[in-house]
Amino acid sequence: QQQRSILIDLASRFPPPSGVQFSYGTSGFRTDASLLESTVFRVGILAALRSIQTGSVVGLMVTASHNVVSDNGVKVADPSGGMLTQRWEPFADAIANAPDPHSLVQVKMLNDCNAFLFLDYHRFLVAVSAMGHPNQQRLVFVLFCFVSFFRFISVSFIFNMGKEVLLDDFVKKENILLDGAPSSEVLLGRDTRPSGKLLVSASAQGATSIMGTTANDMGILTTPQLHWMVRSKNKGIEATKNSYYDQLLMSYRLLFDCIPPGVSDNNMFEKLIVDCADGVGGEEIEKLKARLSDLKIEARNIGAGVLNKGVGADFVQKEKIVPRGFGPSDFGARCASLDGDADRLVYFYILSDSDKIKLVDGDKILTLFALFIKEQLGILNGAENVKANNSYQPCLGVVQTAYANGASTDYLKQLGLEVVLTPTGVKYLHEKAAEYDIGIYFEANGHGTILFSETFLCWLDTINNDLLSTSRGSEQQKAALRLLATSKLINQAVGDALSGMLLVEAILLHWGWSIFRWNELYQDLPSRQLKVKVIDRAAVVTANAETLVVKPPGIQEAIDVETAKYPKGRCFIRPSGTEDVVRVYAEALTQEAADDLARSAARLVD
Ligand code: 16G
Ligand code: ZN
Repeated sequence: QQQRSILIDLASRFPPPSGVQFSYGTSGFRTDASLLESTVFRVGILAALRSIQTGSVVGLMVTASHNVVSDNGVKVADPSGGMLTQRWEPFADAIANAPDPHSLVQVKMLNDCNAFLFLDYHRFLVAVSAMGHPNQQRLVFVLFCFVSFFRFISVSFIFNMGKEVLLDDFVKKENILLDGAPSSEVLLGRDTRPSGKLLVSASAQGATSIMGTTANDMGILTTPQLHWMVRSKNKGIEATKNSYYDQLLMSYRLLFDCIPPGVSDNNMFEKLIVDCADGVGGEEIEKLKARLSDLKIEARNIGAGVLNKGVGADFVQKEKIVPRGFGPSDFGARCASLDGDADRLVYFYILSDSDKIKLVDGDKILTLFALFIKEQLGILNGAENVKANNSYQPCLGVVQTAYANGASTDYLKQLGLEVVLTPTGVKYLHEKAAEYDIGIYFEANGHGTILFSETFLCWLDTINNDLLSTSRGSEQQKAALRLLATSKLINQAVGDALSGMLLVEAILLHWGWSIFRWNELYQDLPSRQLKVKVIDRAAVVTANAETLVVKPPGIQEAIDVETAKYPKGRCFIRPSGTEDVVRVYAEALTQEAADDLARSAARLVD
């Protein structure tokens, strides 16, 4: 009861905006910041319940990533450091959309029931006063009693049906033990948006409204840092920014020390220029730089300009033009772009005398990582110790979405790698990649990472120890060390622009490659993305990792007819998970053909 009244009291301080329907999409809840206070409060409650259920620390991040600065959003990091379990998403929707505090925890029907009776009484008085004869008055009175009785019975029935209110119901269904629950903890973080502070405070109140829960505000940080902290804390590892940087820098140093002799080090002296999207990455990269002696970084757009406006990974990847703060004088330089919360990374270089860039996207980063890992596994396989213990063959898998450029998928397959497609959204890619001993996933937009299974890491540890005693310093032992260092450098909770960037840099140094050499691995097929505003994006239903339209009927056939007109044509449409639009993707042999194909597919949706 005490818990109930605390919840009602606090929830009534955060009334939901009227007429807004929230949906926990691929990146949590996201909308204009002014509409989000009640939602973040309620997500705070959800995070606390998840923490109680799992007996572990859970994370809550307030960010709207690459969206405009006036937007904000909130998402939950599960104890593994990954996305909130999909099983809880319907609950997230229900809790965010509950119309008032009472419907969260208490039966609202009681008030409705009283209102009904009051209405009847009022009607009764009106009817009685209109009648002159006592018999008529008696009749009306009896009728009133009858009607009221049946109303009461039916409303009470509904009342009892409705007694299982949202939170009670969910807590029971999910077997969450609120009484005597061990202490629970929610780590809170936010990006640099001005609305973030208030929203974090609302989410902290939501989390602590569940008795026994502590909300630990980690301040301004990158989304991947928060995910990393959740994962680390649950593994008993110190979860601070300092320990995050210690781990990144130590593993980068290890990779640096394992660079094969004789490798050209031209790159080493070329600085990397990073566009930080005027977001949280700016401050963080400055911290990283201060502790990084082997890599020269120049950080731009570190926070003075408007967040994500004409800058950042999303802008660069979609528009393929020079971001703000960059110009012809940067011609030839190796450049990278982070998004507003630094979980996406793309590289680019500037083509002379124009605002056009050559984009080196998530697919190319994935390819670079895959080549490097494959090379190290190949070297290891040549080692006697490994041959003697060949009962275990680590399985390397690559996960992409339909947005991956066809040329990248062909290239990866030619390398003999297993490539699978999943629907868009990190939760799908991550889940699939976790099925492999080493699973590499990337979206073309630059969100991705490498996952190493515990079995593989144990095996690798044993091999490394064996090699240390038999052939310390050999190429095989270095390969084992490189893989171990990679598993520490790359954020295994979620895609992380900072850790991804250090791994790219280490691999380029390892091979002595320039960004041009890297980009030449394969030539992207020209592609075009369009979006079509629709009233109901849910009317479009897809299958086969979003490559086939199932509904409305007939569209897929029409897309097939259009696609067949273009050599190497490929085209799909899908409902966006973050906007009220249907997205169109097309690729073909020429840019003109890709544009035409995209336009004709868009017309089919309109
Ligand atoms: C979100 C997803 C991103 C996906 C994008 C697609 C996460 C953390 N982020 O930003 O992976 O590429 O949505 O947006 O899952 P769309 O559905 O609007 O095309
Ligand atoms: Zn982001």
